[in-house]
Amino acid sequence: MLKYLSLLVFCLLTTGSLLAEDGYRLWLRYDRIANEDLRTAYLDQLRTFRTGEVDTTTAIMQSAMSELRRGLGGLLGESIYPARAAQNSEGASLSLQRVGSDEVAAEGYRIEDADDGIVLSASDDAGFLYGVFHLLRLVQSGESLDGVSVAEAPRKAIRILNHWDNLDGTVERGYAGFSIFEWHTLPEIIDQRYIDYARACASVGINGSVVTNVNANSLIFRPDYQEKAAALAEVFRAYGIKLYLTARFSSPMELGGLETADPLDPAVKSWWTEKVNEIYERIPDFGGFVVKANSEGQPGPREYGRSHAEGANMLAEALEPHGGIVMWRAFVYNSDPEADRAMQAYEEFVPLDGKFRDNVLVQVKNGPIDFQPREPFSPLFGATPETPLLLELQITKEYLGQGTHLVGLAPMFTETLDADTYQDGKGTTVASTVAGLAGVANIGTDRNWTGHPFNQADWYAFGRTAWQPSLTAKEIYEEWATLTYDGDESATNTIVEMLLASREICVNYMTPLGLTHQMATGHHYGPGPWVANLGRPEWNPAYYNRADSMGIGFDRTESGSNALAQYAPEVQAMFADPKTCPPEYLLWFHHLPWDWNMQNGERLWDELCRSYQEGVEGTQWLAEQWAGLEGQVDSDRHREVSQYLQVQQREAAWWRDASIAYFQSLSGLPIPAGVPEPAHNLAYYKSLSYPYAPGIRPQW
Ligand code: GCV
Repeated sequence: MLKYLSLLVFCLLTTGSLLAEDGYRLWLRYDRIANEDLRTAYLDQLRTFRTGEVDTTTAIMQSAMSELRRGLGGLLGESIYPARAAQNSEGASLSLQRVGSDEVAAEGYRIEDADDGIVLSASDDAGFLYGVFHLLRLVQSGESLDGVSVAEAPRKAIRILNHWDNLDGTVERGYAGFSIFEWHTLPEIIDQRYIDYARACASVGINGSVVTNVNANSLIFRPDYQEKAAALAEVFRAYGIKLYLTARFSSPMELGGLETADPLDPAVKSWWTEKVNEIYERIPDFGGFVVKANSEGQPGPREYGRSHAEGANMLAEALEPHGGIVMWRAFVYNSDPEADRAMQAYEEFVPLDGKFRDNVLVQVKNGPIDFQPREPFSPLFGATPETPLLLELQITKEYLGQGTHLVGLAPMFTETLDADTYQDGKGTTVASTVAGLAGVANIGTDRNWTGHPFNQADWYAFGRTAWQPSLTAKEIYEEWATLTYDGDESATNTIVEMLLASREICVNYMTPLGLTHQMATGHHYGPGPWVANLGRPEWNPAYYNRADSMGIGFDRTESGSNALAQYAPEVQAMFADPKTCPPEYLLWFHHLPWDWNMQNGERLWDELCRSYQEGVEGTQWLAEQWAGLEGQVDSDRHREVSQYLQVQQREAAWWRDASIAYFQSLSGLPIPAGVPEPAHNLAYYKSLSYPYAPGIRPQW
């Protein structure tokens, strides 16, 4: 008997610890509320549930009802079943109310503590779904519902994830395993992950998903793949999410056997029209295409002497009768050694303003180069009044420590969104100039979806920011940390502080004072500021740092490339003078002598070295903060994050030492007090390789 009892105890313990916290549930953890008073208070308010006249049989409403049952059932520890009229209509209850779109905008909702209980109102199904997630968020965070009065509507209509997932299951710049979209088992097998993915996206307001890589494969348009995509679209539809695909511009040739992909060729046009019609037969609410054209080897209209507008319009015309859109990426640059890469997207797209069809949006990365730890906002924002733009943000972490470094991206998102372009006078923030946000997803088959447990915060932050760009990074992280960890207020604050500080820490140990693109070749992991031998000039870190024995930095003022002239005069005034340029953008806009006197009185060289050191010390601070949370957050995730923080500390020191060793070989100046000498010589750092990054074939 004793033997069986101990076996039972063992099983319970091990099952308990296995299920303890593997991160799969993300922030949607609906554990029973531990505080009994609070739980009882919620129960009193939510015990009965009236759907009233609202039709709950539609796919989205079914999702909303099932989330409500799951969420409240878990949090309150009692099953709550919606009924048209509550069993006991006496007393307080939760009820649904459909209102007109003049009262609550599309996808929006209201949650109010009314006379007869908590009322959730919306004018469409998506609004109810989002409202349910908001209500659950309140209960999960322990917020009182007494007197609650919430009125929400998304500020941006397009809130979309871009997956760089390949049809072979790999993910470009993905650091959390393989693609969650299993093309070999679709359409028959509907993995629970698809549903949980859609739940998570909907919970933060994401309403679109591009399931294929922008480095596109035309096979996705073959009927068998379309069937598979249609199965995904059906799952997504029930969560208010539209499916989109990437369109390889040369598909009419590769798949259709045509001799050209010229967008003005009638045969090409009709191939796309038929293809689009075929897609809509299978996916009636198909969202449209994302296109990377004439960029990094991808085919495009320029091969036929046609403009990006002519290319985009041809696809847009085919999509227009069905309500589909084209998101045409502005991420283009050529390999002219004389050109400044930072200027090229603007040069290419501003002259096309007004030439795009109404259902085309131009998708612009946050900065003019490519998802660096810090870049100024792209000058395209606000510069195309006739052309709606989408802001493309990176959620995955190419150039940012990939899967291993703790770097919270919300401060970067908000830094871009809040930046004032002055294009239409003061207050023309980037946020105000864009029609929507696209985020390059960081999701994969890892059990916890994102690899590093803290990377979940970036997925969360993207959705919340896209819904409401005026949310601060602090507000978003407070929500996330409260929902994702069970710590008390001080533990939550520590997690929030870590996330808020981490991006600047990373900037300091990788690319301080406005340096950019200093990462090693190809995989972009680890430092390579000396690299100058790549086929294309603008792929070389040395092209960006322009360091020599005299100084460092990229002159983008009048005396250099004059990229600064692409910004509004007020922005130019902010950056033009190195004496007043904010230090975080100094070497982005200026080439300066090593002994340049910084605004704080420090010599540039010394400040550079100290910034690297500050970054390294920052990673030590992160590790100390986290160590202090032992016992306050679950042991599984505590251990995992601790391991990652060790890697980050080691690699931050690698970044500092390699960068200082290289720049010192040019400046010839001594390393200032407080900054250690590099642990090895420059030759050592140059000899290091990093053959482990996902997507990189290991070499002997
Ligand atoms: C999908 C960078 C990345 C590429 C990526 C490209 C893009 O250059 O290194 O992997 O390709 O951006 O955004 O298209």
